[in-house]
Amino acid sequence: VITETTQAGVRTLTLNRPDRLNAANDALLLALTGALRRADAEESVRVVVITGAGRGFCAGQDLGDVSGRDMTFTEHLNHTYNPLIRTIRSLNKPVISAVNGVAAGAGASLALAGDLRLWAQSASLIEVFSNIALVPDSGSTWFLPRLVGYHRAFELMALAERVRSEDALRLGLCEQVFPDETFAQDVQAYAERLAARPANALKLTKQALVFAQTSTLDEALDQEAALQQIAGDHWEHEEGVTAFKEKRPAQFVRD
Ligand code: LHQ
Repeated sequence: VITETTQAGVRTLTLNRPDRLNAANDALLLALTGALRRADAEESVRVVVITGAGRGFCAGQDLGDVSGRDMTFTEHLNHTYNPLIRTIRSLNKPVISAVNGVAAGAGASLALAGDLRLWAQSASLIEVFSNIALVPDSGSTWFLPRLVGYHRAFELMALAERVRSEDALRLGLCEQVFPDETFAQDVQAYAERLAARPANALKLTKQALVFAQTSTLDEALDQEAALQQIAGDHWEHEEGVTAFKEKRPAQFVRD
């Protein structure tokens, strides 16, 4: 259900149920979370990309897989979706949501949860939950209003309107839109650029930003001061300063 490839420090995890637009079942969700944790533990992996096979990114929960299950909704979320979103947020490496096609329901949440969101031109996002009279989950209620504000988030959720890539870029739901034809290569090139950046500094930057999303300014200042000490004591900092003085590009990747 998940395909893994690695190239130049970039681990790509591909959701692989293309005939269902990569709708998620438990096996897929647990495999994805496991693959993320393994990628975190492998030092040679510097960036993780999550993408979908075929024409969809992820159509959310597989609706053919819900009847007769022995878990409540709450148990189901706590067993599968919530650990996945928490793993992405706490991963020590940048996670790119490479949204190749439609992202719906929990798939939309997955598209938003990446540290960076790269979209194909034909990709789209739908907070589809209200179509089946459910509440947005897997972090959608946290991510979306922080990006577009309370009111637009409510509108997108209440009407389940499809957001296309031009609007996603304008609304801040993605950082880049690439042509469909070159999407995979463009994502790989972007991820490799990120992989060449100082991994320790990026790890701490992610920690600081995640922390500041729910902190006061005072707390953020204290956190920055603490993390800056860790960054400043790392060899990457010395390399960055030395490279600057020597007027050469810094070399942040060591074998
Ligand atoms: C699907 C699905 C799908 C199965 C397309 N399941 N087959 C958490 C915890 C507990 C319970 C419930 O939920 C959650 C979180 C959630 O994610 S709730 C939201 C669940 N997702 C949806 O409601 C989305 C349903 N899908 C759609 O609305 C459309 O398929 C979208 C807008 C995603 C794409 O539309 P189209 O591009 O027109 O594609 P399509 O509808 O023709 O889909 C292609 C195939 O994929 C089709 O199968 P078929 O055999 O007819 O070719 C669909 O049945 C299948 N598929 N989504 N979620």
